[in-house]
Amino acid sequence: MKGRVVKSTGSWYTVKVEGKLISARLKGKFKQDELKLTNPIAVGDWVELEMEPGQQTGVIRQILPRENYVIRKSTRKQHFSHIIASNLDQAILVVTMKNPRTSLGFIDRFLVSTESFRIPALIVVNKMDLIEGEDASDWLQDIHEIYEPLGYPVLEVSALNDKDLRKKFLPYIQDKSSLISGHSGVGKSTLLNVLVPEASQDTKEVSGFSSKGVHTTTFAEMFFLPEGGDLIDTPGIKEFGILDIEEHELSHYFPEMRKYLGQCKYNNCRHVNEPGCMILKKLEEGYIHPYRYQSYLNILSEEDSFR
Ligand SMILES: Nc1nc2c(ncn2[C@@H]2O[C@H](COP(=O)(O)OP(=O)(O)OP(=O)(O)O)[C@@H](O)[C@H]2O)c(=O)[nH]1
Ligand SMILES: [Mg+2]
Ligand SMILES: [Zn+2]
Repeated sequence: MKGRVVKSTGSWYTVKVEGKLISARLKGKFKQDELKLTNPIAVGDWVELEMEPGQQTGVIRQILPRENYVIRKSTRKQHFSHIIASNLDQAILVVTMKNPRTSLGFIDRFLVSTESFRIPALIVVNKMDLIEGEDASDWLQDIHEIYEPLGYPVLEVSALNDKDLRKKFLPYIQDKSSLISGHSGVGKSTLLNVLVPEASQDTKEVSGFSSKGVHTTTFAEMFFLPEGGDLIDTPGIKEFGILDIEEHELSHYFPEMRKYLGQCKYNNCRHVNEPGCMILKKLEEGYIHPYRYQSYLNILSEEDSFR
């Protein structure tokens, strides 16, 4: 039988097979990619499984090839990565201006990652109720001005307004497999609970806990939209590790730079201070946003990002 992994709790996996949920274990050896992984199977994986004789539980025999995946550096094991989810149509980054505030630098790091994984991204600004009535904020204006022209849609929602949320959000997620990501406390689980009434994910007030690194959601899990499609709720992230990107590749993951690549005087140009650099020229001419270029430099200078 073929099924899709919807949840992983230690050595047991929940697999959806033809609409039914089956608990399954892993048996036998698995051939992994060259990746060094802390988890052999991730939410979103398609697997081949069979029932254990005379039992209600299954055995996973094989992982089918992944179309794509999102990985993060392991926090526990050096040089290892953790697969967050696989076989995605898109990644949704939930951001908030207040409680907590998401920085543009964080958004850029996230987008570099999704570009490198070749997964389309969408930005959802949640908790709009907290800033409505305030003067048009620079933060919100920047988000629209910077990201929409690059092809990343920006939606403004409030999880407190169910009807509006469904109306705006559903057209983007229906019949798709979407990862939901973002800082702890931005309302990922709250949004999910509105969209998938049977989900009942725990949610918690932001006051203080997030600064201590405590997350309400602690592992990835897939939920099914009544309208079709699925959403994968994930624990809040502080940082989205940028993996397997060589220094000279970084500009490939900035869509506004990508189109000028190959036009610099030197073919190993880092676009920092080299003469005849087309990126610096386009920055000066206003075709590249200064904030985005600053993020480029910041990521470039964090040598940790590059092996
Ligand atoms: N005012 C307001 N509060 C919201 C909104 N959405 C979520 N919240 C509140 O924000 C807090 C955090 O929400 P969660 O859904 O637990 O956040 P999360 O992103 O899932 O957090 P982690 O699971 O830790 O990553 C809760 O108290 C929610 O009630 C919103 O649109 N407006
Ligand atoms: Mg949560
Ligand atoms: Zn250059």
